[in-house]
Amino acid sequence: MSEPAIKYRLIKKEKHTGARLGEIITPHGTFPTPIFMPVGTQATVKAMSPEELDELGADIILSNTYHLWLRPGENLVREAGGLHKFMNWHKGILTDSGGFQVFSLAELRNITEEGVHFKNHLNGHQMFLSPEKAIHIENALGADIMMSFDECPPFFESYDYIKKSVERTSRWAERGLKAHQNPETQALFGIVQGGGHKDLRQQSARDLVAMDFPGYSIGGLSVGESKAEMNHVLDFTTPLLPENKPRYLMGVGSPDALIDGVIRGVDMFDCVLPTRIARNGTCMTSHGRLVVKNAQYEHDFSPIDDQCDCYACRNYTRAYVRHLLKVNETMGIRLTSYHNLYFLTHLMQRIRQAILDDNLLEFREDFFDQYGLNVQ
Ligand code: PRF
Ligand code: ZN
Repeated sequence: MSEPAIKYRLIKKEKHTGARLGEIITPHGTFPTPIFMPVGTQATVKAMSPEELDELGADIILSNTYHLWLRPGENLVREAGGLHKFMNWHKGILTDSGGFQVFSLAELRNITEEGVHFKNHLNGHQMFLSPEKAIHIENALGADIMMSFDECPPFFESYDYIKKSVERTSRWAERGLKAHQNPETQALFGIVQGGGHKDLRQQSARDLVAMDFPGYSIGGLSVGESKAEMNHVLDFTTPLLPENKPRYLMGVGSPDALIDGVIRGVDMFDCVLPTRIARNGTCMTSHGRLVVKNAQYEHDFSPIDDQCDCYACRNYTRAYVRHLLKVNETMGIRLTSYHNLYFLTHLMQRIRQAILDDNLLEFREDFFDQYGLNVQ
């Protein structure tokens, strides 16, 4: 047996919740978990340079197979020497498989056992993505962690549909595992699906755990269900996964969901939320969301967040950032993006410290209180 591409080390479990402090050793460095991964869909985290990402504390970013396959094409990235070299980011990279993007972006898709036929969202050309094709592209991109090709059905699809879908996702995971060319340099994760159904999540986890992936993702959540529903599914899903492998909750990145996910045993998260809302002038602050673009901040010469010591908050005022956003200067979204990513990266640092100190529930209560969320 060859050495796997990544190693997970469980360092400590929080006394009252079982939340996990750990680390993941990858070919591009070691990072602590729980961790938040900024999203760089098109081989760039929008408006951020790799140097800025490094400075604000990011250790691993996510990129998308679907987008890079369409443009510039996986062969160009391979020719560049892989995604790390192509974009000059030499820490961790994880690629999503394209399954989810095909379902959320493409039109007129037709799912068969073989794969998914769809019209691409750029020029409407008919295209086809299969487990083998997705893995082939991910191998060319060369990320440290890759995702299996899965189907993410709507949360409220029928039980019968989700059951068939879970079974197909297991067969696709097996096919992807067989097609994977670089298990010693790229770790392939299986993705647990099953909507809101405990027995289907069990079936999915059982199938995938039997295939012995080096890590497991939890998919099919944060797709329109309530926070309570998501937490309920996590309550019965994370215990189905091996203790000695990382768990990644896909597409989750609101501060409350990060804290509640960690409490339920999740190690990794990603989301476009911080960078997306930054581009429409919204900041995450210790007192909740702040729409810095609003008129009320025209004369406000305080920082975005008085408790933040990021580059944006140390050097610029709400009034200035608001001005930049109003006149469509690029610097405006650079500052809000930097701040929001720093905010989440540092939230994860505080969560890790709270696990060490065995006071994660108190941390949650204080954070929710200040952020203006219902503690429950
Ligand atoms: N599957 C994949 N990518 C994803 C998801 C999924 O279920 C989600 C669900 N929130 C986000 N990204 N492959
Ligand atoms: Zn800041």
